[in-house]
Amino acid sequence: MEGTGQVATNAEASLPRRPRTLTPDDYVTGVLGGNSGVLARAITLVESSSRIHEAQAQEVLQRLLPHTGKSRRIGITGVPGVGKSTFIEAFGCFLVEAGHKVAVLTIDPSSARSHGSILGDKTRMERLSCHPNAYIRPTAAGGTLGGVARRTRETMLLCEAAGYDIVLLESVGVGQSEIALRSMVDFLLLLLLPGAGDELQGIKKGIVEIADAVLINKADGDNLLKAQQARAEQESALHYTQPATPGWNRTVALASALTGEGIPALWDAIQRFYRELEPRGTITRRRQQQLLEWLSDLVQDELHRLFFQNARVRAQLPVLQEALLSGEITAVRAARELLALGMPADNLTGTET
Ligand SMILES: Nc1nc2c(ncn2[C@@H]2O[C@H](COP(=O)(O)OP(=O)(O)OP(=O)(O)O)[C@@H](O)[C@H]2O)c(=O)[nH]1
Ligand SMILES: [Mg+2]
Repeated sequence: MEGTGQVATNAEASLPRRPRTLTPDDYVTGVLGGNSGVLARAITLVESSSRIHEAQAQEVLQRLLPHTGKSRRIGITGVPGVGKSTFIEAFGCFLVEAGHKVAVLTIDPSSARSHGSILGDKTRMERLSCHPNAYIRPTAAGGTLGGVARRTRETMLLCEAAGYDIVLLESVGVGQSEIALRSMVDFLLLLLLPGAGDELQGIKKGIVEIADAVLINKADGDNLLKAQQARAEQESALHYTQPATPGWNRTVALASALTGEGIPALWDAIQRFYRELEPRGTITRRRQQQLLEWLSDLVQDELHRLFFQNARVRAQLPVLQEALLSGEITAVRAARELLALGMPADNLTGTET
């Protein structure tokens, strides 16, 4: 350091140029200290499919667990093009300006969404992505919905431990990923387009029923009248369905992600949701239910994986499939034979329920 005019502290001098391997202690301290570089590396760790990384990630998560659960977990969904990214930019900026720390995560199991879209998001979330109190992390590409959902849940826990008090979870498209999204958020917001057909927007698939609020986006310019009509239609349609959250009267509102209009009113509604339902224990119960479902899903996924990895099952599966298709065996008998091959006999008792 001589002659450079800088005196390195002991800590600095010990830091190598390349990012060194972090220990679980480093991860825990860095995440709790709100260090976004360490947070990003902790997320990469939980995303890894290596067994060694999994053990490390679980140690880190276990130690961070007491510092999790304190955020507002808000899901956002709607068909491609409805304006989710534009909305998250506007809503996220509104929240950070009000003093919140906001993490934005996505659940996106489709490999179809390439870097192009994520780059598009970077330009659509330009202001938010530069804000020191915002953290935006797209889903790591690939994998099954179960795998993606698990990584998103764990990423959410890391963000909570890092002090983000609002987590915005976006799911792309309309379908199975909405169900996964519902299973990890407190409040689910559905964005709709004014004047687009119901079919197109997943309304027939029951997505409206699982939402806590419907926001007709792009209620600006020439669209305003159509948006008001859409709101009236949605309001009357909601009368015929059960609320997604017991005790909560769903709201249908108008917004323009482009101008920011309608966003403060939406935030008021979300705050009212927590104010009314938290004291009744509704949010806690929902989260407990979600944890139990998650446990059950993890066990099922792993059993499924182990079962079909079994050499005897793999050898016999095509034989039994052929016998089934040629009418030589019933489906139930074929299943019983496979299960007998894939599990120790003791485990099969008790399946006769
Ligand atoms: N007029 C108007 N246009 C909007 C509004 N919100 C979004 N848009 C436009 O709609 C288009 C799609 O917006 P995005 O935010 O990319 O939509 P998205 O839902 O994220 O789309 P995907 O990422 O493909 O799922 C963009 O051209 C936006 O500028 C709005 O409130 N009003
Ligand atoms: Mg988008």
